[in-house]
Amino acid sequence: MSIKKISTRPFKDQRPGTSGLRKKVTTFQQPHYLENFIQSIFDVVGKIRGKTIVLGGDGRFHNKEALQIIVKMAAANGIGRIMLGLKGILSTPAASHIIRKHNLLGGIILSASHNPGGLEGDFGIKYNVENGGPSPEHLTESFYRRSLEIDTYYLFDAPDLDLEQPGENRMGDMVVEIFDSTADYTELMQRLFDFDRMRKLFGHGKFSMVYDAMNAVTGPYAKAIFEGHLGASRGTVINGNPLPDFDGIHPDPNLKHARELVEIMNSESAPDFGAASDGDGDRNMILGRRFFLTPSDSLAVLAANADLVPGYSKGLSGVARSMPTSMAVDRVAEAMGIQCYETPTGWKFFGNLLDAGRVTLCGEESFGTGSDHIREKDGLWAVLFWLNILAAKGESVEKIVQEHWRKFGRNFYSRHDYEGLESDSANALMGHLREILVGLAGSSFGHYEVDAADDFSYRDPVDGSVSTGQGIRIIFRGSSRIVFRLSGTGTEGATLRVYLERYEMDTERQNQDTQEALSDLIAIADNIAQIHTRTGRDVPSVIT
Ligand code: VG1
Ligand code: CO
Repeated sequence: MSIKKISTRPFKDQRPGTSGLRKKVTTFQQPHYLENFIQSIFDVVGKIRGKTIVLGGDGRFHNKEALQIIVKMAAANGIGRIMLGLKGILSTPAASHIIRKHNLLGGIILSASHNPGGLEGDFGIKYNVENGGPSPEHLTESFYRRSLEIDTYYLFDAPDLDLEQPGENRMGDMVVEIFDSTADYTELMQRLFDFDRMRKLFGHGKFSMVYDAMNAVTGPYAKAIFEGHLGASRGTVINGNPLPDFDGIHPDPNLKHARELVEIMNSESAPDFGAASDGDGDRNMILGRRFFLTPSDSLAVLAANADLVPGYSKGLSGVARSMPTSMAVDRVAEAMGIQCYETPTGWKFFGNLLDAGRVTLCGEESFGTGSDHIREKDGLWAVLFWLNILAAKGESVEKIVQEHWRKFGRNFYSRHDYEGLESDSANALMGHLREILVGLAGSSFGHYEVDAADDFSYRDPVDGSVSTGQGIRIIFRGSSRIVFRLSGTGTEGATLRVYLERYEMDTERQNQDTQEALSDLIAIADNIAQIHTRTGRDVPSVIT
């Protein structure tokens, strides 16, 4: 058996976005496409000889084929050892944990996360670094630059591995350890949460829950934890088998795509608690009985109740949220006397704050919540955090959230996505916003007066790196905001995201319908950005 040296030519479109390189499956199926990007990663990371990495994916279409290629490339490039998820399955949070637990060089996660799967769907690659988190921007830019000049990659000439059997395999000098990560992950969760208390909650027979794994990566982890360790009844986990096409489900846990769960939670016989995760297991949606909770509120409630959870009862060092995430958690931080950081969209920006011990909890409006236990957002962790709070308080999700609003005020919040726009008109819309930005402060739209408007840029307080052009924010007096940005994870045309937020401290008015409460701001957003005129769209594709 030997190492094959293969000539190749660069592809021009391998620039990673918000979370790795994400493209259509058919793009990745082109000869040399995957190989070029993987070799670019190995070349840029350097000093990989003899090192150990973790490898796995969310089980989507093309996962297994891609894994076989990556293993052979790793062997040819001198990697010493690969820890490979059994059957190719590894959730993003589990990968982050494994890197940290075993002090690995890093990890390669094959996932397009919340994007649709199947042959017609999307595929993706992320490289995580030694702290367990996503590659920082300077690294992803280096991968891209390398991909523009690559002319050779290396492949070990060997038969495919059997991914179905746990145990050690050899490929040349490299060892491939196929392992089941659910035990490691469960053990981490047991260290953070009060499993005894949660077991009692399920044990008295009055509490019920449904967890929708959306036929994606979290099924095996969720069954082991909820139905195994916590004693929830069988059937608590629905859509619990990872399938290459997710059985047609779009694994994005929101009110539109987690349809089965939403129906169950809105029915007369709804259970007490509902939750769902995305393709690679780093997102979470939390539902009460006939009650939807925004991810921004969820972060605020977790922060406010962290003292009830063993892993966090010593207090929070600080919190962080992505810029478009609502400012609900800011109020909690203020009341607690801790710092609240505002970062650009994407988990990679939390890494330095977490490593430096400046923050304990962080979150994004896009159904992402996490803490310093790993360096990725973590869907099941958030569900367990909620379960732990529910077990400790003995109250419903709705009651806990209502009380939170009474105490801190309510940040009405919604995101309107316009998907599949022509890139040119989406870029022109953003260009127009940048042009009018300077003149906006001081102008009025109905009852709303613009306090400040800018294109968000962030200076990392730990390493001083600066990221510009991270989204247009229009901030009104009284803590209302509109934010505009283009998605960095889509694979077709452009997606415009409009984030709307209004603060309401009057308890009498905290129970309005969200879209009604935001209707003035929705109209102002259209007026300022000329959404309808420039995109031809009357309504958003998805409202969350
Ligand atoms: C989206 C979300 C962002 C999240 C990213 C990755 O990015 O808005 O908050 O970090 O997805 O999540 P964008 O650029 O499309 O808005 V995941 O679960 O897809 O890795
Ligand atoms: Co994800």
